[in-house]
This record gives sequence, structure tokens and C-alpha cells, in this order.
Amino acid sequence: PLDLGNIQGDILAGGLPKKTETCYFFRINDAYVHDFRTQLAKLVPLITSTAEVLDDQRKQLAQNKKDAAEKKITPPLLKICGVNISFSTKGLKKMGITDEIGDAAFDAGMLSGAKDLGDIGHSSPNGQFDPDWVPAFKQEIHGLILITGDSYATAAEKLAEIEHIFRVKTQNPIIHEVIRLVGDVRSGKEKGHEHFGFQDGISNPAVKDVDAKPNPGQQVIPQGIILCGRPGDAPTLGTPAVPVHRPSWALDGSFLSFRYLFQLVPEFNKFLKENPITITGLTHEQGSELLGARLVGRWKSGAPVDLAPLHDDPVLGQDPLRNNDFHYTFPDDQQTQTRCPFAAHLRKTNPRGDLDQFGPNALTPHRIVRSGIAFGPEVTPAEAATERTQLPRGLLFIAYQSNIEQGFQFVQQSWSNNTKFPPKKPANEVPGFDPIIGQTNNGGVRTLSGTNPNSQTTDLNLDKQWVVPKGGEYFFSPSIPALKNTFAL
Ligand code: N7H
Repeated sequence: PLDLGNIQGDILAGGLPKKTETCYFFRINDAYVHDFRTQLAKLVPLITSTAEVLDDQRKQLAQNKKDAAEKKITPPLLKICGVNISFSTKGLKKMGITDEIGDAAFDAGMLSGAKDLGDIGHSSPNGQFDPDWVPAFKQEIHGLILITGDSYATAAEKLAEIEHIFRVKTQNPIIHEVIRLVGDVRSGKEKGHEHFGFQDGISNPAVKDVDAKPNPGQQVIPQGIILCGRPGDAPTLGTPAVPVHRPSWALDGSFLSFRYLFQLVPEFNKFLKENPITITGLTHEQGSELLGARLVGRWKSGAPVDLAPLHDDPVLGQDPLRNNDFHYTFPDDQQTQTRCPFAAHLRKTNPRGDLDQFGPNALTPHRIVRSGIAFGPEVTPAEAATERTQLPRGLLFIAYQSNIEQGFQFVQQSWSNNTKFPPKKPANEVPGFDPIIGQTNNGGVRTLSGTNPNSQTTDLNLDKQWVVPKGGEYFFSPSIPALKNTFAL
């Protein structure tokens, strides 16, 4: 049976608690590979497990209940710090771990798949595709250390401890920092909202026997969709599907897809302002808000448009018993876009009832657990006034799955970028691009239909991509026993 003490804490049960998160991408120094593996044994005790994450959640809940009964507020018990580690295919090789892990996308690395993901770029003189990424993600990266905390001070202290283990600030460092990215939960009323202003972190699948009480509408998936070696660990694509073979150390590990995604917030807001949905009874501003909600599939409050089609309903948005309980199966939404455009970000990335025709498990292999965090400052008054981005901000996107081809890669390539998806639609109607993350290599024209519920065949021309990928990599986040017994020496 599954032991949650074996699993790294960012993968399941809501992930590492985070107000701030440092993503520390490193390369192992060629001269000290052996030292890396011996020092890894010293890092293992710092790794936070899912059992610890759950334990902290339980303590916090008990504290909240006690506070409510005693009508007082005590400071959050948020665990001071969380640490996880994962490795790229190059990192595994560097350590001398060469067993075939059973994931072609992981083996190839994200850079070589950037063209197929639709990232913007150009052909270099040698004919190869060169995405417009920051240089660090074109270098060799061996691993990623995640450090989460309740403040910069605690995260910095933990990072210093880790750097000390790997002699980073000495003459003979065991690892080199390739790039360090820091994400922050936004503050005040934007807490938990990503930079376009929408509540995030509402919908993740529940994992069988881990998430004890799934919310209504929350899909329960087999453990093996997220954890390697567990029931449901997906076979590779193809007919007939080939069963996946994994080395024994892969058990209870998960693949981590990392994306460094910039968001052009003032430009997105400008577009909404200039293209309000015109419906009798709505002001210009309400029409713009409605457009935003229909591009995403939820209002900024989190209320799904499938349940609240014309007006936001913040109480619904905050109610976990209702805000995920929708299936795009209302009679007026099944074959139409009355409540939600087919291409809305949510409908593209988790089409729920739209795939019912393919059986009850059609969606299952393509579910992922998202655990990202926003990065960058708030929009400045100058940016708002000029409607132009001047400072980098966006999302440090992290998704876990047991099969990258069927998980992150499938959602991005076969759903969000695929203008014909989802298939359940009237003949001749083309849903178009996911307006949030759908993309083409040339950054060219993207359209989607159905933004105006009263004119569903009309295409809306999206003037530019507001989410711009600037890098990323695939990693494997091993179980804690694998770290201890196979990776560390
Ligand atoms: Fe998305 N956004 O603000 O518009 N996403 N996403 N995402 N996303 C979701 O329901 C956003 C990205 C998924 O179960 C919400 O928890 C932004 C990538 C999936 O119904 C919001 C970026 C991929 C879901 C956003 C971004 C996905 C989801 C609603 C990039 C995968 C769950 C909150 C900067 C390839 C769908 C919630 C469901 C939800 C936004 C990226 C996938 C607000 C801004 C790259 C599966």
C-alpha cells in the first residue's frame, strides 16, 4: 500500500504550503559527481513528504476550529519550510543512473519538444528550431530544488543550508546554479489569484485513497495517473498501447513539467476593454468582464461560467462544494457555446462531459496535478496607463503526472493548440485556440468562436499571445526511498 511518507510533498494533497517559492535549477559539477551523490544523503532529511504536508494541514484545521470556538485569531501554523528535489534526464545520466525510465518526452527534454509545444521561435541556420527562451533554459540543467516558505527569510535560510551541503560558495562547488526563479502568492484580495486576476488552484483531480473527501464535481483518478508504478500508471500512447516498464526505483515518483510562462497583463486587460461582449443590459465594463470570464471559463472570483453564465457569483466562486460541480452538460451547453465557449481555457484543459461519448475514462490519462505559483510584481501605474508590459511577471507553472506525453504535453498540444478540439460541437463549428495558453510557433493570428453567446459562430480575433513561454524542462521527482537508496551514495 501507498506510504505517504515516501512521496515528495509537492505532488499530492495540495502540495507544499507556499507563500513564496524558490525554484533553484542546478548543474552538477563534472568533477564532483560522486560528491554530489554522497552529499545527497544529507539533503534527504530536509525533504518534505506528503505525510508531513497532510499532518500540517490537519494541525492548521484543528487550530482554525479552536480559534473559531474561542473567537480568536492565532498566527498561521504554516510549516516554516518545504523542500523537494527532482532531476532532468541529463541529471540522471550525469549521476550514472541510466535505466530506461519509460517516458519518451522526459528522455527527449522540453527544449527538443518546444516546436511541437507551439512555443514561439525561429529556425536557426542549422535548420533546428530555436525557441525564444531565456538562455538559462537552453543550457544543461540537471535538477530542480523547490524551496517553499512563509517568508523570504525562512526560504533564504533553508537555501543557505542546501548550498552549504553542496559547497556552493566554496572554491570547489559540487553544483552550479543555472537560474533561480522566485514565485510569490499575490497579496491582499488578490491572494490565490494569478496575474490576470483569476482565482487559481480550485480544480485539481482527487487522487484515490489520498484525497479523502473529493469535492462535488472533482474527478477521482487512480494513483498511477500521477505516481509511477501505481495502479493506472498509463501505458504509452498508440494502438495497441504498450505497457510501460519502469525501473523499481521509479515507484512513487512523478514527472514534473516546468514552464516559465510570462503574462502580458496590461495588454490582456486592454484587449478585454476594447472587445466587450455586447448584450442588452450589460454595461461596457460588464461586457469586458464577461469576455474575460468566457476566455478563461471562470469569473475572477472562481465562479464557473457554466454555472454563472452572465454575471459573476463570488459566493459560488468561493464555495468548494459548488465551484467545481459542472460538466458542460446543461442542455443549452452540450452542443452549443451558450454558457461556455468550447475553447475557453478550462473547457480545453479539462473538457469534463464533452468527452462522455468516448466512455467514462476518456479524460483520466490526461489529468495532471497543478502546483504552480505566480511570479513578478504587481502591474505598476505606468504599465496600466500605457497598457504595455515593462516588468516580467507570470506563472511558474508546475504540473505532475506519471506520463508527460499523455499529461502536460497532451493538454498543451492536442487540446489547447488544436483548433478542432473539443470534438462535441455542431458540424462546421471550429472551437479555435485556447485563448490563454493555445499557441503557434510564429506567434501568429489566433481565433476562437463562441465568445458572444448570441453569435456563436462568430470568430473573435485575438490580437496577440498574452502568455509567452520563456523556458522549461521536464524533471523526475523520485520517492524519498529512491533518493535515499538509489540516488544517494
Ligand atoms: Fe490553467 N488563467 O488564469 O487563465 N488555469 N493557466 N493551465 N489550467 C486554470 O480551476 C492559467 C496552464 C489547466 O479542472 C484556472 O483551478 C494561466 C497550462 C487545467 O476545469 C485559471 C496560465 C496548463 C486547469 C487558469 C495557465 C493549464 C486550469 C482556473 C499561464 C496545461 C483545471 C483555476 C500563465 C497545459 C481545469 C482552477 C479544470 C485552470 C489560468 C497555464 C491547465 C484561472 C494564466 C500551461 C488542467
